[in-house]
Amino acid sequence: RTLRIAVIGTGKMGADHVRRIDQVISGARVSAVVDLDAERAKQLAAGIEGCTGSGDPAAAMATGEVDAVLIASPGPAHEEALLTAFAHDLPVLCEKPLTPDAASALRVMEAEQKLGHRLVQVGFMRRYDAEYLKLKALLDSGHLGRTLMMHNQHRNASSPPGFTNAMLINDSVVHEMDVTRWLLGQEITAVTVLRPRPSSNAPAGMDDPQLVLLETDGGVVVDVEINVNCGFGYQVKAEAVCERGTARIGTKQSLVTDTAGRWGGTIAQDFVERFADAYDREVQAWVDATRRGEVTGPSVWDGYAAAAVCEAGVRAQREGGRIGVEMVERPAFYR
Ligand code: ISE
Repeated sequence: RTLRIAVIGTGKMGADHVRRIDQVISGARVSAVVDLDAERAKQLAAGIEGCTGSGDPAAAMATGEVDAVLIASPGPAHEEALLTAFAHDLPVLCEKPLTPDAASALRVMEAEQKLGHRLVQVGFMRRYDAEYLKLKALLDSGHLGRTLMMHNQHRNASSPPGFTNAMLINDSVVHEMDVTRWLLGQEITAVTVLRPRPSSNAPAGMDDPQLVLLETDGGVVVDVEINVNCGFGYQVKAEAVCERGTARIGTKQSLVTDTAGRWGGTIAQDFVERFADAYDREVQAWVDATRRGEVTGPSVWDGYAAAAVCEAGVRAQREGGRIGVEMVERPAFYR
C-alpha cells in the first residue's frame, strides 16, 4: 500500500524532499506538510493531491492519516518531533543532525530502545552517494591495504544567514564525521580545530575556513577543510591514503568544454544539486524498507556518535587543543 508521509519542516531541504516524494519516489505520497509558518505549509500542500498543510507537527501525527514521518525542521526541533513520532509508533527519516547535542541524542536513543524496535533512519545522505559507495566498496575489498589517512574538502558557495562557528561543525563537518565512521568502521576519539586567518568572504563573527583533524580508534588521521563561503560553488572531495595506493572521489568532470581559448566545466552550486541522486536513493531506500516493515540505514546510534564527535569539535573550536570524544558504549540494541 502507498505510504502516506508527513513532511515536517519545509525549508530548503524539506521542500526538496516534498518535491522528491511527490515526483521521483515510488510507493509513497506526501499526505501532510507541516511548518511553523502554516501559510507556507498550506501553499505547498495546495499543489499536491490529498495533502494537507498545517503548523503543528504533533497534531499532524495524531490524525491517523500518516504512516511515516520525514523530519526536516531545524536540528533543535528534532527531539520533540522524534519523541512524538515514537508515541505514535511511526517510522521516521530524520534529517541530520539527529539533535544538536549528545545529551539530547542520548535521550532519543534511550526512548527508541524503550520501544524495543528501531524506528529511525538518520539522513546521512552521503552513504547513498554513488561515489562514496564505490570508495567504501574499494576500501572494504582490501585491495589498497589498510587506510592510514583521509583528506577531505567540504566547500559551500556561501553560508546561509545566521550560520555560526558551532553550525560549521554540527551542520557541515558532521557529514565527514559520519562518513569517516562509516567508511572505516571505526569510532572517532579526538578532534582538533585549526583556524587560518578568516576569509574576507566570511560573515562577521564567523571564522571561515577551518581545518578539522579527527583521530580514530583504529589509528587513522583524517583532515577536513571546511570552507563554507568559498564563493565559487559546492564541492565535496575525499581522498583515502592507503598502504598500497590512494582513492579519490569528488573530482568528477562529467562535461568538459573547449571554447574561446579556454577549457572548463561547471561546478554544482549547492548540496541539493550535488547530492540529488544520493537523496533520491536515500528516500527510496527508506520508503522501501518502511513498506517491508524494516528499518535500515544510519541509526540513532550513528546520529548519537556523530553528535558526541560534534560536541568535542565545538569544544575544540572554543578551547583550542586536542579534545577527546566522550561517548557511552554502543548498546547491543544497535549492533
Ligand atoms: C547543510 O546543512 C548540509 O547538510 C550540507 O550538506 C552541507 O554541505 C552544508 O554545509 C550544511 O549547511
